[in-house]
Amino acid sequence: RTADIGVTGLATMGRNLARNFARHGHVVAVHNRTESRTKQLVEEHGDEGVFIPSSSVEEFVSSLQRPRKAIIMVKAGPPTDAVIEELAACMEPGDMIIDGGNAHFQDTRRREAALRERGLHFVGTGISGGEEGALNGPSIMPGGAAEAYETLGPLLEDIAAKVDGTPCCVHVGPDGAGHFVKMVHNGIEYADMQLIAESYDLLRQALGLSPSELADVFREWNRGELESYLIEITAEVLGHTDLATGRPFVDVVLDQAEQKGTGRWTVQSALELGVPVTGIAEAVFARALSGHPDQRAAARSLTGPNGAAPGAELVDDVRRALYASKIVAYAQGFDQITAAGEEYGWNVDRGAMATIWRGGCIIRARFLDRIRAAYEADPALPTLLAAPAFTAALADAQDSWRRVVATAATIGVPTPGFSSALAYYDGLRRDRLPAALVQGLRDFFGAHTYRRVDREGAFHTDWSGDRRERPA
Ligand code: NBP
Repeated sequence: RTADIGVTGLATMGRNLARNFARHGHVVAVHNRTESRTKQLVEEHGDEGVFIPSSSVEEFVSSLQRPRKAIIMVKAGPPTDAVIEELAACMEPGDMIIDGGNAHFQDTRRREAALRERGLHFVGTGISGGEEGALNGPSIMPGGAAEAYETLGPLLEDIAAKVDGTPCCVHVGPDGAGHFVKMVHNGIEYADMQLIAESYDLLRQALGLSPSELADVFREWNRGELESYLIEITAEVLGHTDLATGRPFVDVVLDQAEQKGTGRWTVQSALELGVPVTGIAEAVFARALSGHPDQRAAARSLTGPNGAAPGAELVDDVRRALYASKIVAYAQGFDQITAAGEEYGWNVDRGAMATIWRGGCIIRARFLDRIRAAYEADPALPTLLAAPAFTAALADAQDSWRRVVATAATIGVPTPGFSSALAYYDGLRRDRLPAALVQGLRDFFGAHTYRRVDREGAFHTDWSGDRRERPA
């Protein structure tokens, strides 16, 4: 008997993914560099379906039905390259290597091109949802050739999360498109978490609400337009009491946020593409700021404000500011996908991305249905903010949003997410921007030229001479 699909790399993710395939009735070949993991999987979960264990890569590849489909779930970076090479050496034209790890999309582009030369398909696939998702249904973002998706897609769709019967898996686009979209998904997750953290902090500092009272606030919010996995677990974490001390759990956790790097990757890519993903960038920087205890200790002597604390109406204001800022953060992330699609020739269906993020992944939320609907109504939408439903929501929220940012500044609570989102909103909707002055300054000191509102072409003013304008 040959396997429908194979998984090599049986740590947390690979093992759960293999079990997910087996539970769906697919015969799964399994392999791991250290064989004990393979044995353990079959011993502990062999009764969940049909596994074909292998102790060598050659054996693993030869146990796969053609065209062979082997998923790699090993540590991203050099280990992934090593495993690709081992697999490719035993494969034949038309076979597929699927990388389900968190690879950088540029690595995926490089690997795809190299394997294509050898007649093999390389499908860089973003898989979101962590350990639990891998087992019970992740959100899956496969890139690579459309031809590979024809045979691979049905298998992936089978094990993906389902929302209203629709699988959270779709072919994203060629080469690195899948890993790119997964990266932006993670970036958006950073922004979303930062906004939630700011909401918590501001309400706690301004109103003196306890973590358990705040858990109730988030639980309430989860019944409205903010309904999402992240808001739900925020209520869980805030409501949790540390078993050792009896104190609120959030108060015993060291306040230095860590990161594995996908947020940073998103911002680096956005800088290269020239897309202002301020929400994601502020989230990455806020984590970085939290991680500098020496500077934070030295800065305790800096003077704070004497602003008056606001009243309980702040709770509703923060809810609206959170929703508005979230719309901005998602709009920016989708802009980055648009820009990358143009740069790398991917043509990503943005509505389909919103659709597959509705389940299985960390940012799953009711909200994504609204994004899907917005792109369905207008696939060429230049910014999500211009979708009628979001324009209206932002108009509704904006008074609250401005009060929140003003209040935070007045009482000295940092809200970089809320503030930068509002600045973005105000920047984007402006008729004239001070970019005109920036252009004037650039022309003055560097003869960088400028364009005019009333005539085509580039111009330079002779600032140090007669101050006459000449075409550049
Ligand atoms: P890890 O990222 O911890 O990697 C461990 C696996 O890599 C083991 O199977 C290990 O084999 C194998 N491996 C290494 Br390390 N170097 C190898 C090499 N040179 N040759 C062959 N195998 C090698 O596993 P994970 O946490 O299950 O994650 C797998 C991938 O999925 C990663 O890329 C991760 O970023 C991504 N991901 C993880 C999550 C999550 O929530 N954990 C979510 C989404 C995506 P060994 O047993 O012989 O040491």
